[in-house]
Amino acid sequence: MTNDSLLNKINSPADLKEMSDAELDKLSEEIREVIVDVVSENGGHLASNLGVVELTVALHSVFDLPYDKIVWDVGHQCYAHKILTGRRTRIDTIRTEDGLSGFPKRSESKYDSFNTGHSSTSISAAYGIACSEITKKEGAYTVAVIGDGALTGGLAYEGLNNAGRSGKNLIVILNDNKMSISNNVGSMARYLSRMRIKPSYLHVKTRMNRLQKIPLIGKPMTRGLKRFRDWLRNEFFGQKNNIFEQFGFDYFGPYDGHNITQLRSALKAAKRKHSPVLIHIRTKKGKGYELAEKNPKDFHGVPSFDIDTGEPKSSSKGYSDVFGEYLCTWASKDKRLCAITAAMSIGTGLSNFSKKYKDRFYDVGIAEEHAVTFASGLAAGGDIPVFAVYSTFLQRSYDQILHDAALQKLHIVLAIDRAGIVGEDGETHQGIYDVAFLNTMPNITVYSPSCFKELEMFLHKAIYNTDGVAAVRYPRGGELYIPEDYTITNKPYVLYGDESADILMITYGREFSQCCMAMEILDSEGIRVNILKLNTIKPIPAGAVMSAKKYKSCYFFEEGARSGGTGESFGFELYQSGFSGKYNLSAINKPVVQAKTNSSLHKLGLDSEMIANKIRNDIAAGKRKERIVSSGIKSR
Ligand SMILES: Cc1ncc(C[n+]2csc(CCOP(=O)(O)OP(=O)(O)O)c2C)c(N)n1
Repeated sequence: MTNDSLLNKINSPADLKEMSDAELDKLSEEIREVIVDVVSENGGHLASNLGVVELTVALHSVFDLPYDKIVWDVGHQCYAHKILTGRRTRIDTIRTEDGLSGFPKRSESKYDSFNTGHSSTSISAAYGIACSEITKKEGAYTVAVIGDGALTGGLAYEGLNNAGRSGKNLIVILNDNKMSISNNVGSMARYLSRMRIKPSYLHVKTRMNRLQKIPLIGKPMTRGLKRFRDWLRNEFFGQKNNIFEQFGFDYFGPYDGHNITQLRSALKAAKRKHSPVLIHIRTKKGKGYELAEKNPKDFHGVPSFDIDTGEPKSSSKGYSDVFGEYLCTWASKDKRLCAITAAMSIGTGLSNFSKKYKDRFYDVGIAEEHAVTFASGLAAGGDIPVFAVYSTFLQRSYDQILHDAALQKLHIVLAIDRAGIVGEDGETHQGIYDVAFLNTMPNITVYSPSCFKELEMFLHKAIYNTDGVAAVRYPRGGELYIPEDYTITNKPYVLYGDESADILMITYGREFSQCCMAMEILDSEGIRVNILKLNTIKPIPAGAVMSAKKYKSCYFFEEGARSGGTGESFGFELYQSGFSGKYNLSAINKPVVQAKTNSSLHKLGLDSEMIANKIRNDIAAGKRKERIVSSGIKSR
C-alpha cells in the first residue's frame, strides 16, 4: 500500500462520509488488492468478495452502522465490510485459528448484526431486526444483501412474502451476478436475466414525482405517463408489476453494481421511501482479478493460490472426486441412477456427471429441502436418486428426510460430503450433526467409510443393496492413514488388533485413522488396545455390541456431536446387553470454531496424541487407585 493510500485512513465507516465518488472508487481498488492478497494466502471466497466491493463502499458511505444494520446473505462476501469496519489491520488473520471469521460474527464486531453462513436467511433476519424494538425506536434502516444464487432458496421467498407490505425501513439489495457457485439455475434466474435488459426506471419515477408538483397540469400528465410506463412494461416484459412489486416492495434498478455514483443515488432514494424497497444491481463475480472474472466458478471458494497463475498451492484427490467417479461409472450401466445437487455440483464432485448425464442430473438451486422431496418423488417413480450434499446443509432437510422419504420407506441415497470437522469455515459449516439427527429417524441406514475403497463399497451397497433411505458419509479432503495389515471389508463392523487386549477403542469414519495411530503409540509403550471399527453406524450392528462386551474398558471416539450421536447409542446398547466394564465417550459437545482440522481434533481430544494420552492417563490413574486401595488394606 502506497503512502497516499486512502484505505490506511479508514478506521471506521464514518471516514467514508467525507470522500468524493472518485475517492471511493480509488478506495475500492485498494480494497480489491487487499482481498486478492489475503485470500491467496489464507484461502476463502474470492470471486464473491471481489464482486461486492463498490456495493460495500457505497453502503457504508450512505448508511450509519451500527445504528443502521446490514445482514449479508451467506456472509461469504463480507471481507470488504470487515476491512471498512475497524478490522483492516487484522484482515490477514481471516479464516485462521483465533483470527477473523470468514463470515459475519456478532461476537466479533458491533458492525456485524447477524451471523450467517447458510444461504437465504438475510431477508427474514433483516425483517426481524426491522420489526424489533431497537430499530422501531430509533427509526434505523435494515439492509439485506442477497445474491441471485441465494434467491433460489425457499426461505428467501418466505421472507419477501412476509416483509413486503410491512411498511418497515427495510431495503433488500439483490446482487445479481448470474452465478450461484456455478451458473445460476431455475426460472427466477431466467426472469432476472430478462429484467437485466430493462432500463432502470428509478429516475423516471423521481421525475414523475417532480412533475406531479406542477400546478393544474402536473397530476394529469403524471397519470398519463404512468399509464404509458405500465403499457411499456406490459408489452415488453409481460407483467404490469414485476415480481418484487407483487411482493409489496418498491423495485429500483437494475443498476451497475460497480458504479459508486449510481449505487449511492439509488441507496439514498431507497432511504427516502421509509418502506420496503428492493434494489436490483448487476455485478461481475471476480471483478478486478482477471483470472477470477474469466472463471468465477473455480474462484468462488479457493484454497491458498498463486496470484500470477491462479493455481492452488497444493491439491490432492479427495473423497468428493472419488464419489463423482464411481457415480459416473455406475450411471453408464444403469439409467435409473440420477444425481441431485443443491447448487454444489463442483464441491460435491458432480461436474463430470453433470456433463455426461445431462438428462439425469438435477441442479435444484440452493434448495436442500426441495432436493430431498424431489428425490423422494424420483424414487417413487422408480429412479435411484443420489443427493450429494454437504453435511451442514443437509440440516435444512430434516423434515423432508423424515416425512417424504423415511416414513414412506422410499429408497433415496444421501451422499453426505464434508462429514466431520471442516476447518477454516468454522462453526456454521462443521459436519458434526448429521449422525445425531439421522439417528432419530426410522428406515435409514448410515454407512461411514474410512478410505476411498470403502467409499466405493458402501456407496454401491447404499445404491443397490439397502432398503429405505441410505446415507454414506465421508469427510472433506483425502484419505488418511490406514495400517497395511488392516483388511478392508464391506462387513458392518471390523475388530482390528490381536484381540489379546482388554481395552477397546470404538470408532468410525475418518476417526479410525486417528485411533490406528494412537494404537501404534500405545503399542510402542507396551499398552495393548484393539479397535472396533463401525462401517454401518445406524443401525448399530448387534454383533459389534457383543464383541465389545468382553472388554474391561471401552473408549468410543466420535468426530461428531455427542448428544444423539452413535457413541451415546452404542453405550446404551452395550449396558443393555449386560456389559459391566467402563465405557468412556469422547465426542463433540460444543460449537467448533475455525481452525485447521488437525488443530480442532487435537483440542477436542480426538487426534491420535490426545487419544493415546487419555488411555495412558486412565491406566496410570487406575494403577494409582489400586496402590492406594492395597496400601490401605495392608496398613489396617
Ligand atoms: C443452505 C446452503 N446451501 C449451500 C451453500 C453453499 N453456498 C455458499 S455461497 C453459494 C452460492 C451463493 O450464490 P449467490 O447468493 O449468488 O452469491 P455470490 O457468491 O454469487 O455472490 C452456495 C451454494 C450455503 N452457504 N448454504
